Amino acid sequence: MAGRRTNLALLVLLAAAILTGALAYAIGSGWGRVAVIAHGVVGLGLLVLAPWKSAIARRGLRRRRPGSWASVALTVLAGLAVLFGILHGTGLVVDLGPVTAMQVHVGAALLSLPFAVGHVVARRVRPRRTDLSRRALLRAGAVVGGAGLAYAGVEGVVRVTGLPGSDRRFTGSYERGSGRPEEMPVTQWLNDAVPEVDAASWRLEVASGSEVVRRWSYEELAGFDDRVRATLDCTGGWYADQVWEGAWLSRLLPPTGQGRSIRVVSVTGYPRRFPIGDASRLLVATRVGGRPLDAGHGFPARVVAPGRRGFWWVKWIARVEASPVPWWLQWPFPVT
Ligand code: HEM
Ligand code: HEM
Ligand SMILES: Nc1nc2c(c(=O)[nH]1)N[C@H]1C(S)=C(S)[C@@H](COP(=O)(O)O)O[C@H]1N2
Ligand SMILES: [Mo]
Repeated sequence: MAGRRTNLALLVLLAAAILTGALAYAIGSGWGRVAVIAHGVVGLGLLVLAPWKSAIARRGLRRRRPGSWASVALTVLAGLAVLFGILHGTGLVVDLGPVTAMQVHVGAALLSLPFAVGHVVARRVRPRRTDLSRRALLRAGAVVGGAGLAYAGVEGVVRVTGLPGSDRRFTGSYERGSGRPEEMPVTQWLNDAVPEVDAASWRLEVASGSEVVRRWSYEELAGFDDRVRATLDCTGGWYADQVWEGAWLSRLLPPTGQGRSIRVVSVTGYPRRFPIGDASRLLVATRVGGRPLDAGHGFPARVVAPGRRGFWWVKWIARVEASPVPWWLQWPFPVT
């Protein structure tokens, strides 16, 4: 395959890997499976192109241009992303002490991005009309086919050998502590820390815009016994199925519910904004597995958002606010 087309194919695959990876993280329902499988195929597609790219890279490195260190950094980071993606997907390595293979995977992928952009900008490859010729499209099809075979091969080996990867959820996550909340990991997004909250003085503020319309005490909330079985699925690559108890959020809001979204904020300032229509499906939980939440899992109260990934499940909630702002006017993923 011509070097130029190999590079173009790499560009398309890289963009597709970021896009499908982000979708795999954003979708918590069964549809996420499509994104997760597409992501695996695209990610392994980079490996399929590796033999062709290594010829290009060797030629390029011989030219000793300034900035080739950045290309080496890109190679290392993209290589780590692929390696840790496979380690996670097969289950060969899932937990690495303080971090998970999944976190290393996404970290390496995101770090590789600025290098990839710099790489491409410095070596502009212009598409040509013949890139859409019958022959070129057949070759592109062969790359996708090869990637699909690679994916099927990896999945096949995982299933046949019974590697841990054969037990992962459709999001790619591994079961940790279902039905045993005390064994469930305590996870924060990037940099939040578990606070000590005094239940006696704590109140859950319910606001309509900036006006506080109600303050619920812990005693009052603990009196509700709405219940839901739901799966907490962390983007760090694990999930747990638990029975959560508390009050449906719609029961805590004023009946004249107005606005387009509900903004939930924790004692520590961690925010998430939900569509207003979700209020009857979001649980403000005070208990899990029949016992009060512990500090790590959100005491005094947390959000349980069935069908949404873990970063929506705000712990240590302090305030819920009906607001005129649409729910999608926020970062798709928390920023801190
Ligand atoms: C994961 C993706 C990629 C990796 C790991 C990678 C790695 C490398 C390396 C190590 C070199 C040789 C050193 C250098 O010339 O700086 C190189 C050269 C090059 N790369 Fe990439 N690259 C990737 C993607 C791309 C993409 C997406 C494009 C363009 C759209 C591209 C275009 C080129 C070009 C034009 C050269 C110069 C070849 C020469 O001078 O003969 N690369 N790449
Ligand atoms: C340079 C960019 C990326 C590359 C090359 C890449 C590549 C891969 C590969 C090769 C796998 C293993 C597939 C398998 O064996 O089943 C994988 C898995 C995964 N990646 Fe990525 N990835 C990238 C970026 C991302 C990003 C940005 C995210 C999330 C925001 C992400 C999320 C995932 C998830 C959730 C899995 C697990 C899928 C499963 O278990 O089947 N990836 N990735
Ligand atoms: N206040 C707050 N709530 C939070 C987070 C956080 O960083 N701060 N992390 C979220 C993420 S990413 C996950 S996966 C779950 C983890 O819940 P657990 O620690 O009870 O397992 O909490 C969510 N709620
Ligand atoms: Mo998470």
